[in-house]
Amino acid sequence: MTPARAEPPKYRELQGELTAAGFRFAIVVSRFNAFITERLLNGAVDALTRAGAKAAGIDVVRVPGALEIPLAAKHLAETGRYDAIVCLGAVIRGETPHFEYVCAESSCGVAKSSLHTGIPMSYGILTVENLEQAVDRAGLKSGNKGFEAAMSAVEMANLIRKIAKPAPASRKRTRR
Ligand code: INI
Repeated sequence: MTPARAEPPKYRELQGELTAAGFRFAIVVSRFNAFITERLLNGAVDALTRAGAKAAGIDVVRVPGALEIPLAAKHLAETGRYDAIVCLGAVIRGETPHFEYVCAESSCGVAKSSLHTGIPMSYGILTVENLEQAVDRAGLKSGNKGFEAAMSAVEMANLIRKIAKPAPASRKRTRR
């Protein structure tokens, strides 16, 4: 039996590459729970530089807490200087309902800032029950969420650039 010939794809498929060369990034990182967020920051910078970003193409911006991240990210996006923004923070449940508000507002705020400006923003803000869970996600048992957020930013920066480019002219069908 002759093997089936691979069908040419009927559709155009787009996805972002994982290369950061030639892109500019801002990383917004909160100082609250700095023991954790500094580790997320190291993971994010590691991801960006290993993907090919130059140190000069990365700006790190510090804010007091997770609640302040969305506004800083929005202003950074509006400068037009960045292809993507990585948002890093750590919200750890305490005795008060403050946790719920900070989680809700920071996640909703980052999403809104991204949609309003059209600049991809990745969400690397940990929302965890305790310090152990935070440590696990900041480079111990569960990887480093800062690294993962940076890779999402790289992929989205590539994807948005690709979407903005005009599609290659489709080949015209000619009648025989
Ligand atoms: N900010 C955090 O980044 N993480 C937290 O766990 C946290 N808690 O639990 O309160 C937190 N609060 C501060 C908040 O983000 C603001 O900085 C503050 O309310 C001033 O606006």
